[in-house]
Amino acid sequence: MDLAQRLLNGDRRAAARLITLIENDADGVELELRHIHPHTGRAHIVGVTGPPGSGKSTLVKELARAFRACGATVGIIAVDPTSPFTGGAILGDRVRMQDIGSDPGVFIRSMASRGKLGGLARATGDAVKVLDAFGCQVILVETVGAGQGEVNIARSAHTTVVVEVPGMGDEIQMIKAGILEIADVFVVNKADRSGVDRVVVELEAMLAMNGQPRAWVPPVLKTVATSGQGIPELTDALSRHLEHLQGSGELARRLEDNTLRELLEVAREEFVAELWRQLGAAEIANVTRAILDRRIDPRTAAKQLVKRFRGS
Ligand SMILES: Nc1nc2c(ncn2[C@@H]2O[C@H](COP(=O)(O)OP(=O)(O)OP(=O)(O)O)[C@@H](O)[C@H]2O)c(=O)[nH]1
Ligand SMILES: [Mg+2]
Repeated sequence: MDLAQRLLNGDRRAAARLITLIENDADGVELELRHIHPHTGRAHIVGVTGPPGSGKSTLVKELARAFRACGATVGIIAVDPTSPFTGGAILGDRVRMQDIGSDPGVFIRSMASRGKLGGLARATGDAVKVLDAFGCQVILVETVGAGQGEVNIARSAHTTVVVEVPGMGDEIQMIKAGILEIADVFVVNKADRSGVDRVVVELEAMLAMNGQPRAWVPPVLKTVATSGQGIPELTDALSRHLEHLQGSGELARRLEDNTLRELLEVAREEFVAELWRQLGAAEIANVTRAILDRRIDPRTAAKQLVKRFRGS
C-alpha cells in the first residue's frame, strides 16, 4: 500500500513504479489498486485510435499542450500492441513526446503487451486508474485501432477520437472493424495533403447512413497535427462531448456498463484460477482428454466442473 499512498501524495516515481508493477502483473498490485480506487473517477479519459502512422502521437502531444495551456494536468498512455522486442514505435513515441515530457503537469507512459492483448487491455485500464488517482485531469490513451483488444481499450474511454488520414487506400477499413460505433469524434489528420475532403465526405456519408437519429452526432474535424491546425476545434469538441455525456445521463450509463464488464471479466478470471487450484492440472487434463475422446461435450463438462466446484 506504500506506493499507493506515495502516489496519492503526488509522488511521480511512485506512479511510474506502480504502472510497471501492473504491467508485470506483480504481487501486491491488488492491494495498491484497492487503496487508490476511492480516488479514481475524476479524469476525462480520451481514447485516440487510428491506423499506424496516422499522426496519433503528434495529435496527442498537441492536445496535451492545449490542455496544459488551459491549466489542466494531463496523463498520456501510448499502448503498443507489438512485442516489446520489435516495438520500435515505443521508442519513437518517447522521442517525439520529449518536449512535453519535461513538464511536471504531464505524465507520459508507454505500455507494451506481455504477449496477450486481453492482458494489455486490463493493464492499460489499471494504468489509467493510477493516473486518475495521481490527479491527471485529462488522460489521453493512444492505441492503434486494429483488433478487438484495442476496441475494448477504446470502449473504456469517455470520449473516443478516431483518426483517419487521406491517401491510405481503403479509407473505410477501420470502420468495418467496429470502430464507427465507438467513435465520438472523427479527425481527418494530415489535412495538408490532398484527398482530405474526400475522406471527410466519406465519413459524413457513413455517419448519415448509420440510420437512427442520435443525441450526439460525431463531428468530423480536419487537423494538421504537425502545425497545430485544428487543435482548438478538437479540444472544443472533446469538452462538448464530455458536457453531452454528463448532461444526457449517458456518462452514468457508460460508467455502469464499463464497471459491470470489468467486474464480470475479473470474476471470470478469479473463478477460472480457483477452478485450477481446486481441481488441479491433472484433473483438468483428464476432462480435456474426455472431450477429445468424444466421451463428453465441452458444455456438459464445464457444467460438471462448476457443479463439483460448488460442492467443494
Ligand atoms: N504532413 C503531415 N504529417 C504529419 C501530420 N501529423 C503527423 N505527421 C507525421 O506523420 C508521422 C507519424 O506521426 P505519429 O504521430 O508518430 O503517428 P502515430 O499514429 O502515432 O504512429 P504510430 O504510433 O507509429 O502508429 C510523423 O512523421 C509525423 O510528423 C500532419 O498533420 N501532416
Ligand atoms: Mg504513435
